[in-house]
Formats: sequence, structure tokens, C-alpha cells
Amino acid sequence: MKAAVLVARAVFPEVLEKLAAHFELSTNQPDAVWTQAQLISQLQGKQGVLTTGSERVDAALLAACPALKICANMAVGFNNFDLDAMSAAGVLGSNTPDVLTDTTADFGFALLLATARRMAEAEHFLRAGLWSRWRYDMFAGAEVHGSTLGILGMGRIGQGIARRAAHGFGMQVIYHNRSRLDAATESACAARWVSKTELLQSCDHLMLVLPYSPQAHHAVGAPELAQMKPTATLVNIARGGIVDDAALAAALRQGTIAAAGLDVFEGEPRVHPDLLALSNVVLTPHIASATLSTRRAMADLAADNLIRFLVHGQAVTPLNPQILNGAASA
Ligand code: 8YV
Repeated sequence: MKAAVLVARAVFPEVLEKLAAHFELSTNQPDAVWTQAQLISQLQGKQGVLTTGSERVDAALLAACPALKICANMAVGFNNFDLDAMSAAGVLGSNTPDVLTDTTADFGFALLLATARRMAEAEHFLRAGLWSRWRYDMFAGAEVHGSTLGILGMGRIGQGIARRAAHGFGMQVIYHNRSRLDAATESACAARWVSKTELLQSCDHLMLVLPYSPQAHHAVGAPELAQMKPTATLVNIARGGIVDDAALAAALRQGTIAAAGLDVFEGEPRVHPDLLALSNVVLTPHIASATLSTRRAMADLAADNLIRFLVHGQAVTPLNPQILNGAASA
């Protein structure tokens, strides 16, 4: 008998076709916004679910959905999963590493350039019909090439950004991470490990690429911003909640730092109103991995995890692989 699988959000029709060859499939192609109770109701009798970062899988959901065996997240980040609760319930989690690394690193760099070189502010000025003549300091921003880039978090995406910075833009790259990279990886990224204090104080641009965890909550708040250079820019492509958005808005208003580029927000899709009111911030709606080919690769990898697990009892990119040992296929 085919397992029952829910695809909780709209995805590529081709990915649904692939899944439908293996499963009794329920979908949400209208992309309806479900409450947690509606998600739980949709999950009744389902062995698998394809989620995105918007669906929360916690102990209450798992208790209410006893048939569930796998949650395949179409994202590399998985802070929407309570992985301990999933392991305790014998439910496998999977994510989509690697396939989005370069696309996300490209976007981090684009946001850094747009922020430091004031592109959004200048574009709005032009569209508003305010451009009457050239001036020597009009929208003069911060230098990117040759400057010092600080990277907080140094996983795959952080390393991709470091390579772009060092090899493409001749930047000095410093990073802080709980665990230091091995010498060969540090040398490939031309990056040097420093303490968090040195990172904050020395960098011209700070890029946040660390995964969200309760320990990373407000890793950059008022005390950290106060240590940065007044000319510095901050770019967050990691997760909302890593930056204290209210403190950041205050720092941008007061000139504690010069500018920020943000792709992720606390409580997104809501954005702190103080940030919306500022001109020295570039705001994008969580699109760092958004190219069609990368999103397709993410959806395919999430689908492949569902198929490999529910049909073959294995997984491509499991988050709690210990579940595989005790796994029973559908
Ligand atoms: C996703 C992301 O688009 O992969 C991640 O962790 O943040 C993005 O690439 C988003 O989480 C939707 O699933």
C-alpha cells in the first residue's frame, strides 16, 4: 500500500508528479495559509510531510499526528523543527544542505554590495524624480574591495561568502565560529579565526550566517552593535531572531553603525516598523536561496528524502540519522 504524504505548501508541479508516483499525495497548490490546528488536521493519517521553514513541527503536533514518520524540510535551516521531540517520537527530519550554498552566498554578497554602496536608497531617490544633478558625495558609500569582512558562523554558506570575498574582492576575511575550521579549509577560504569581540571591533562589514538556536538568539544586540565601527555595515541572511531588530533600528538611527542589509526578520513576514522607516537599510523578503534552479533542487531533495525513507527505509540528508536504524518503511 502506498504511504500517505502531505506537501504543505505550493511547489513545482514536476516535484508533485514525482511524489505522486510513490505516494497517496495531498497538496496545497493554492498555498493556503494554515493555522497550526489546520496543519495538524491535514496531517491526520499521513506518514510523511514536505514542509518549508514556515511550518512548525513540535511535540504537540507530533503527539496529535501519530502516523507521521518523516518531515522533509525544503530548507537547510531547521529551526522550525523540534528535533529532540522528533527523535523522541521516532520521526525522521531531513533538510536540504549543499544545493543552495552558492546561490545563498551570491545573495549575501549582493546584499552586502547593495547595502555598503547604498543602491536601494539611490534607486528610490532616482525613481522619486529627485535626481537633478551630480554631486561629489552623492550616495557615497563604504568601500567593499580591500576592506575587512567579518563572518559570524562559518558553515558551508559562510565559507562560500569567504571565498567570494577573498578571491573576488581582495578582502581580508576574519570569522568567528564555535568550532574553528581545519587549517586546509581556512586556507581555501583565506579566512582567519578571531574572537567574537575582535570580529565586531575589526570588521568593516559583518555578515551573519549562523544557524538559529536558542543560544544564538540576539547574538547581535545593542552591546554587540556598540562594539562595531560607526562606518560598518551589517548583513543578515541567517535567521530572524539572531539580530535584535529593535536594537538594530536604534543603532542605525543613532549612527552606531552605518547601514544594514536584511533578508530575515524577527517574526517575519512582519518587519519591525522602525526598520521600515529607515533609509540606511536594504530589506528583502527572505529570498537568499531564490533562483528557480536552486528552489527546484531544494524541492527535489526534500522529495527524494521522502521517497528514500518511506519506500526504502533510508534517507539522503537526515538530521537525526539514529532514527534510520529503527525505521520501518510504510
Ligand atoms: C528557504 C532558508 O527558502 O534554506 C533555508 O534555511 O532560509 C531558505 O532557503 C526558507 O527557509 C523556506 O523553506
